[in-house]
This record gives sequence, C-alpha cells and structure tokens, in this order.
Amino acid sequence: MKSTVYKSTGSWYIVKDEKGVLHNARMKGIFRLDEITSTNPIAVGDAVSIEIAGEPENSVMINEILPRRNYINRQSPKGKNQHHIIAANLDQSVLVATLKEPKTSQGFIDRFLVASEAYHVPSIIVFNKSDLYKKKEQEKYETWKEMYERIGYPVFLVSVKDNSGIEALMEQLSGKTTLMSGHSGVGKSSLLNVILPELALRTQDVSGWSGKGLHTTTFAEMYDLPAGGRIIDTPGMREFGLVDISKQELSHYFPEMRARLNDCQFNNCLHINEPGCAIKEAVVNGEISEDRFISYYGILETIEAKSY
Ligand SMILES: Nc1nc2c(ncn2[C@@H]2O[C@H](COP(=O)(O)OP(=O)(O)O)[C@@H](O)[C@H]2O)c(=O)[nH]1
Ligand SMILES: [Mg+2]
Ligand SMILES: [Zn+2]
Repeated sequence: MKSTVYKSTGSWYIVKDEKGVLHNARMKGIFRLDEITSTNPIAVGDAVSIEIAGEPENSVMINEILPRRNYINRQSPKGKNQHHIIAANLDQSVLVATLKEPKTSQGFIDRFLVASEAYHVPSIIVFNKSDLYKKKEQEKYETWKEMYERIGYPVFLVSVKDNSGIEALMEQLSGKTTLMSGHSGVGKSSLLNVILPELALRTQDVSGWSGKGLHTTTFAEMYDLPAGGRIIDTPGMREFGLVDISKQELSHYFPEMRARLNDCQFNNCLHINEPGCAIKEAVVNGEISEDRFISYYGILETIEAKSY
C-alpha cells in the first residue's frame, strides 16, 4: 500500500497510508544503490510502499521508496562524503526570519535561497515578530520585500503574537508541501502552534507505540494543514548546506544573475573582474541589487576550489 513518511528518526518511521491511517514503520532490507552515500535512505516526505507486519502492534515494513521529485540534504556530521536527506517531494520551502530578537542576516537568507535553488525548490520568506518592528525595521522590511519579490521570492510579514498576516501566509501554504526552516528563536514553533489545530500536534503519536524518543524534537516531522497541504518542521536544523555547488555554478542559483549569464563575454565568467561582464554591469546600473551581489561574492569565497 502506498504511504507517505511523516516522521523519520533513522531507525523507525511514522507513515500515513492512503486511507489517512498512521503506522509505525521499519525499513526492510537494503534499498537503492544510489542512496549508499546517504546516512538515511528514507526521509520525511518520501512516498513509500508498505506491507503490514504483526509485531509490534500496528507496525509495518517499508519495502520500497518511490522515485523522488526532489529532495533537500545536508552534509552529514559523519563525514564529508556522506549526505543526510532532510526531506523529499517538496513544493516549496519557507524561511522564517526576523528583523529583531534575533536579527536574521541577509547572508543567511541568501544562502538559504541559493540552496533551495540548487534543489529546485521554490522559496518564500516570512518575517515574523512584526509587532516588535520600529521605523528602522519597517524600512528594512520594505527594502528587502522589494528586493526579493523583484527576483521572484514572495515575502510575507507576520506577527504570531498579534495574529497578523497569518491568513495571507496560510493561503500560500494551502495545498502544498512546505519545508520550514530558520534560526532558532525566530518563532517557528509558535507559528506551527497557530497554523495547526492543537490536535494535529498531539495526535502525531501512534497508538500502540511505546518507543523511546517519541517526543524528541530533533527530527524533521511533517504535519497536515487544516486547509490541505502539509508543513515540515526541521527542529535543530540551522541551515541546509550548499552541498556540491561549484564556483562556476553559483550564479545560476541567483535568479537575477541566471537571466543575464548569456550576456557575459566569457562563458566561464565568475563575475569578479572579467572584462565584458554583464552581471557587474547590471550591478553598476542598479538592475541587480548590490547587497545581493555582496552575498554572491561572500558565498563564492567560501566554496572551495574544486577540480573538475
Ligand atoms: N514579540 C514576538 N515574539 C514572538 C513572536 N513569535 C514568537 N515569539 C517569541 O519568540 C521566542 C521563540 O519562539 P519559538 O517559537 O520557540 O522559536 P523557534 O526556535 O523558531 O521555534 C518565544 O519566546 C516566542 O514567544 C512574535 O510574533 N512576536
Ligand atoms: Mg522551535
Ligand atoms: Zn560575468
């Protein structure tokens, strides 16, 4: 029976079958060879095929992972060549950010956007704690909203505390599978508490299960949204790494640069100080934001020179 993975701890899983019934599941045998460098073959969001097992009660075996539309991974702490898959089959990712308590940096936002681009997952940015914003933060918000929406990233302003802006955000989430991330303290858990009916958070427990660690919050977990769609919480994940991005590729993951790459004189242009660079020209004439270019340059410097 076809099911969807709602929670994965690496050794056991919670899956929901086509009838909407939750099961505890374990993995059966070895899966696909191409997953051999992954520390976790099955991730939240995966579509799997299950078969019922007798013991323990309600438990099932996962016997197949269906092909993924996309997935997000990060480098495993276990080693440089090992990847940890965070979630699969995403429609979009949302970065929860704040301009105060704590302040999210543009560098962090742009790294998130680049990673999402690399995984072919559309992104939106939500600025929370608008109730704390004074004139300075409000102006910053307006500037960033303009900058990001111009290059295709929808931006939302919300206050979980004041319950403002939540409806517009809910509309954006409706019917889609969304991965949520962001720094600790920006209000992700608070947001989940207002967008999910109280029950959803509690009933994630599966009857008949008495395993340890059921309430730990270090694993990604998916929840159904009341208006349709799902949201994936990734507690403890600070950012997904820029796994496998080369210097040469980086500008492809800045949409405003991608659109102009063909106009650079050299097709291997890194847009630093090459002659006839269309990107630098666009920065000079204001078509590309200087701050975005600074982010580009910052990320470029952190990518190790790779020999291809
Ligand atoms: N002023 C204000 N505080 C908020 C808002 N949303 C969350 N917080 C507070 O920010 C802190 C961190 O929130 P939490 O949801 O735990 O953040 P998480 O680490 O991203 O899950 C808590 O003290 C919340 O009460 C908001 O809209 N306005
Ligand atoms: Mg939290
Ligand atoms: Zn160039």
